[in-house]
Amino acid sequence: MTDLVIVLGDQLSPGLSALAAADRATAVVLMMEVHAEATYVRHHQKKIAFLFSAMRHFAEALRADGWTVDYVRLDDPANSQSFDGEVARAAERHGATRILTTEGGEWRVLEAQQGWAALTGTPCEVLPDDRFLSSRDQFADWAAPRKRLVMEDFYRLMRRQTGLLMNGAEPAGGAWNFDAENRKTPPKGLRYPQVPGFAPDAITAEVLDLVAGRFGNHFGDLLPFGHAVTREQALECLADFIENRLAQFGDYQDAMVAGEDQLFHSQLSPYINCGLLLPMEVCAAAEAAYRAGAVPINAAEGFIRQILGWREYVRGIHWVAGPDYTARNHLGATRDLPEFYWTGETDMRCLAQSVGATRRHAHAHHIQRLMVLGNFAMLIGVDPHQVHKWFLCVYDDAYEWVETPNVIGMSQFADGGLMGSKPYAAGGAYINRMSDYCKGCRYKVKLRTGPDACPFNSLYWDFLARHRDLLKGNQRMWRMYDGWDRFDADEQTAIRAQVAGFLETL
Ligand code: FAD
Ligand code: DLZ
Ligand code: SF4
Repeated sequence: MTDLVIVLGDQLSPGLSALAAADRATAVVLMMEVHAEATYVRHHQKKIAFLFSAMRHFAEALRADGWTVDYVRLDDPANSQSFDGEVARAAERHGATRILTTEGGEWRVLEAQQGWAALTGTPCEVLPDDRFLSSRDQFADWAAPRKRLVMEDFYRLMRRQTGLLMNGAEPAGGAWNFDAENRKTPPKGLRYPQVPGFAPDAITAEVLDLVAGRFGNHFGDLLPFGHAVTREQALECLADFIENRLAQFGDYQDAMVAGEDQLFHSQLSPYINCGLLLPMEVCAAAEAAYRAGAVPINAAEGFIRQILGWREYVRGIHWVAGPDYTARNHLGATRDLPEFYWTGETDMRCLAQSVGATRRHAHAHHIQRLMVLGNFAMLIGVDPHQVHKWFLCVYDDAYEWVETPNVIGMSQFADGGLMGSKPYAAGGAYINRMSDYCKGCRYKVKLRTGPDACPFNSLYWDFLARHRDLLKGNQRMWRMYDGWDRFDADEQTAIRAQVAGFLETL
């Protein structure tokens, strides 16, 4: 009897359910680098290098732990370059009598896994992914009777269920949510501690050569490369964040500063999402810092809410929304994504800065993704499927279970309000309030029309006017429509002409 245990690229956790169900003395673990996964969207070079190196290091760690690992490299001449092809080859090679696999993080992969028994003629068990703090069934039960799926409600349930930041039945600090204290403007001269970087070892160096050779024409900078690629390094990143950045995470969570790509964000999402770190240990570390008096409640709560609340919630949405979620297009948007999302070449400084960070690091922080990159795409009416593919491709933490709700739901309002009660649409004033981008921009953030006017301003009003029929019934939008209705007819005409002229330049 030989179990074939499949470990996918984002399943790099020693406690993975498929590993826990097998006997390391007799099982064979299959890990596979395949072209199909690197190119079904043309992932950022750094993302591919990070994942392949983390996979190779994880295979070594499993071997050191007594497992037999069959690791198929991308450049193995016999590699069929797809999950299906490699599972079929390995099942035969090892005479597998059972396949064990933990369910993939997205519909596409789960559907493939459900076909592996028929494909190989070998029984295949697809086990739940219990690294999440809420199960798919729990979320589905919570969602079923609800008209609107409010994150805050789910988050409180998760706080009670896990006991994180709870004093008995009461929330620590006397409130569930300290969001109002998370919008401070960073003073001039504030220091932003650097995130740890790791010099490539021999395994990573080999992967970097491979990626440069095979995927060198994909988006983004491969070098310099300093990602953590082992659990030990990822734990170092976690400890560094807790010690040096968490205390100020809360205050400046929504801020954007030119030339500063990380601020006080944790940068832990690529490590949590591929399994090097577990969400519970990350939350527990933040809570311990709060209990020890090292960080204030608005920091600990703000951070834990992102993981225990948002991360679990979007994962639940991915599964309840179904496999055709990425085809949704509530606002009927059809425009192509502008070329500068790839090149960063635009005079709009907020966009140039956000694309620049994305190119360099395969990472950008939340407000850049939501209020700059996502907001602009929605305002000009880019086809949400194209926006989805861009976000999936460019970020080191992007997998469909987390990317699609954030993009299709939260940022593009393409699901018509399953996730959010109104579109996250904003003009230049918001970006100016939350950042120092506008000061050095060629456009004037206070102007609505004319050659120097900030494009976000006219685009914002035009967006509202364009979608009046769909959005005017939304109570949370009434004040915005009041603002538009207060413009006289000439001003409204000028704004819409300004947008038409601007769109022609894209
Ligand atoms: P921090 O600000 O330090 O937050 C801590 C952790 O909370 C993150 O590491 C992450 O695990 C979690 N988190 C925070 N916000 C969210 C959220 N909205 N959804 C899920 N988890 C969250 N996150 C991804 O992990 N993958 C994606 O592909 C992704 N795509 C996004 C696309 C758009 C349009 C938007 C608006 C957000 C997206 N996010 C995505 C959420 C968020 O931007 C990133 O999780 C965050 O920027 C990661 O950086 P960080 O680790 O420094 O986060
Ligand atoms: C994202 C990615 C890439 C680029 N390459 C691989 C790979 O070669 N092998 C692998 O097992 N997984 C890879 N992944 C992650 C998968 O595309 C997929 O997103 C997850 O396995 C879904 O849970
Ligand atoms: Fe962006 Fe407008 Fe500010 Fe320029 S002025 S940085 S385009 S918001």
